[in-house]
Amino acid sequence: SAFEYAPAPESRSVVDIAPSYGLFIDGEFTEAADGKVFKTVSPSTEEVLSEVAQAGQADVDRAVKAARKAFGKWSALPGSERAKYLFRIARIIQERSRELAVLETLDNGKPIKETRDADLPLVAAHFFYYAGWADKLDHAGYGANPRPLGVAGQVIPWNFPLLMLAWKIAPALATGNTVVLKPAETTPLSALFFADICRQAGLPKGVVNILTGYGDAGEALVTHPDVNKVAFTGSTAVGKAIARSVAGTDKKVTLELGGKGANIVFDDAPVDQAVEGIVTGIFFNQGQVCCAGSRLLVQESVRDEVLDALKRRLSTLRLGDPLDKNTDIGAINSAEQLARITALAETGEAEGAERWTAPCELPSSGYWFAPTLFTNVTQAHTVARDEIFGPVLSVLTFRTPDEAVAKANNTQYGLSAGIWTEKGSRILAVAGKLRAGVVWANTFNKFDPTSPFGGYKESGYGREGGRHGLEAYLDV
Ligand code: TXE
Repeated sequence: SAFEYAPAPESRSVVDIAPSYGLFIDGEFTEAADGKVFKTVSPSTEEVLSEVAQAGQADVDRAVKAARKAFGKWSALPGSERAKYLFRIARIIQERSRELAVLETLDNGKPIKETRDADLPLVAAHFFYYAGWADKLDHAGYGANPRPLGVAGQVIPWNFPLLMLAWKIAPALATGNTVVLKPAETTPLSALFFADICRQAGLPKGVVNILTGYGDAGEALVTHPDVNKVAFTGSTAVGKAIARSVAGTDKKVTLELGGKGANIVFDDAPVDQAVEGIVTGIFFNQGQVCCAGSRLLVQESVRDEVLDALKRRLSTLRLGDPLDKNTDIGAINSAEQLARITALAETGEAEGAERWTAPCELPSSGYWFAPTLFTNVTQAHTVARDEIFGPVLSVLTFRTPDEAVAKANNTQYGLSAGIWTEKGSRILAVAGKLRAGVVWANTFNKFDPTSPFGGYKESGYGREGGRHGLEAYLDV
């Protein structure tokens, strides 16, 4: 009734999705050379959103050629001129942020609350931040004339489509490189809208090229002989394959791969605050986050108190329509990812861990997985070792800080960790011993363009963000 207050879901009418899209090469949208296309669906409804061109080897050749041609002029521009384009792009992203947030939520399945309040502001922030560097490179301590590498071949995943694009493209352009980027096959749309933004900003043709397609196009791109720099974010298996395939060439490579982050809760931590951090750590973006806090290490003396509070909190999370502003847990990005999560969770049960599922109803269509906890987990369990990349938290306990550090570091990965304690001295002591690229204290999943981000061990190498992020795109 007209008197009932119902918060309006973000209307999808703010975004106009065309029935089909081409590849973006040399400033134009164009069909794939062999005419191939694929469909992208909304993971929350399984409805087809659009049909996009599927790049093959000939398209990779074309795009790299366009990027090479554009490189001469682009790299010769004064930094202050490149900055103008980047600032313009950042401002257009802000102006179109509502449209892009709805688009990203439709194509990825993540809650609008997250795309609106996290993804899009961070995307704009990255472009602003690197725009600010473009005219300062000569004075940044790299010597008189730091040089761009050339053509960057960039391959990104589906969990933060537009944000991963920003992490890759903003520093590359600021430093004078040109780009060919391949978004993930399940989330091609926001990269194509970004191509439109490049045109709107008047970016010279060929400086940014977007190739939608599958892993074969990614492979053709990173192995292309005229690509000078490879930047990849995705699975550890593909990252290793890329490292092998470019071994012995002069390509520079940065890899940002999987993780199995430990969120360490000491007995002096304020429980309610820690619980919020645990929830953010593993249920943000349905746990499809490389730096997720997917292992909870809780001090034995407060285990029951923390778990009780956590279960109470998880019982209040709202799962459902990602376009609804009140939704906390959206859809899993694809049927394949849902199958992977489901299989790993079954392994947890089969190996004897205890499973608890948050009480919630799953919609009848789309790809959904309820927030899940595993207790009675040992370090040998698969759910304590493998990246699940879903809303699944494995709970382990410890008695002493040394034991917490040993368990946190007992992983092939080294991307992230969190510490919850009232003691500042303990934060410093523990953080210094954790083998993780980022350690958060009394917070989790906080991102900032000024901070370098990247992994130790099999989480990859190289840093993105901050001043370190520039170095990956420069010959110094
Ligand atoms: O990753 P892929 P998938 C992890 C996570 C997830 C698992 C599988 O554990 O469950 O990986 O996800 C392109 N050469 N992460 O299969 O295949 C591909 O088209 C070049 C963690 O989606 O690595 C896409 O654009 N490129 C991660 C991108 O690589 C290739 C984020 C990532 O896909 C390629 C995603 C090849 N041979 C998954 N094969 C993180 N670190 O955040 C595929 N691609």
